[in-house]
Amino acid sequence: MFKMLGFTLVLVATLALAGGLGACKRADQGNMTVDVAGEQDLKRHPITGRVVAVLKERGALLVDHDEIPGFMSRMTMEFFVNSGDLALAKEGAKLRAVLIEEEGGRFSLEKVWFEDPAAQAMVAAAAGSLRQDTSIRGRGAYREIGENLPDFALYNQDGAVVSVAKFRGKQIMLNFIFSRCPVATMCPASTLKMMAVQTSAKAAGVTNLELVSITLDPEYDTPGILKTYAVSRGIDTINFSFLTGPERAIKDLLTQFGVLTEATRDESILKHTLATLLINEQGRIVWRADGSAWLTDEFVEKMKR
Ligand SMILES: [Cu+2]
Repeated sequence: MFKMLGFTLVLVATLALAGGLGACKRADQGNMTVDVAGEQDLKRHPITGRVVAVLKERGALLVDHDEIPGFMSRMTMEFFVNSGDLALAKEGAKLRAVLIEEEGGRFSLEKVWFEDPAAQAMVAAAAGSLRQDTSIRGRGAYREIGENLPDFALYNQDGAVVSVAKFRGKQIMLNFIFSRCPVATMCPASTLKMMAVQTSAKAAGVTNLELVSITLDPEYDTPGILKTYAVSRGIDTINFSFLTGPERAIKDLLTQFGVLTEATRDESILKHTLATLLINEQGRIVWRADGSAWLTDEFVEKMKR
């Protein structure tokens, strides 16, 4: 387990604040920029409500929202959302989110979670078992090559619950990323390499591969954000899932997979290490690459066997 100590924490904060952030803004994310200075100008309120209509062409949801104490009484109004949330929204769905009052009186929602009690119960139960498992394992929580991957259940980019059982009989290539990662050589590069593996594994005749990227930043990376992330990169999600879920569950997975994270002072940027794992059909960890220097073939060769 002390292998972890050899990792290098990449200090991204300075870099990011020096102007790297601009690179990760995209047109369709106008209302969820990671520009720290700008965020302070916005007014934010937690909000709950129900989707009355999905206004695709306006990029907005019509929401019957509950009272926001000290700010707004209950009413039905329009909110701008990002393209992923728009794609996942269904008429009648309950949601919780953060309302943002932007300058110019434009209202938008971020951190949107569409509520589904049955799904939430499943994810919460899995998070509870994972918590217990992590604390029982204690200092031995880190899973070495040769050990099985832990059980978990998280939400994918479509808001559906994905549990480890779904991958039984599949080879899994797994890593951790976050959508706002401002360092080109870290998460954005990892995602490109995962995409390259997806392509070359297919070309090599590997038919039972599932690629899985779990967010390091579940507070921000909702299913809708991950949907936006996948779609904007043209990722084929047929066997490539982006997962998010309860913060506690993610933390336990990071512990078990030996990935270190640290939030910077403004809490919006994470410093983190990188780990990419290959898990076989029996759920056993068979290969692991730390850092970003691994090669596509290194993994594909192991998948072919
Ligand atoms: Cu990153």
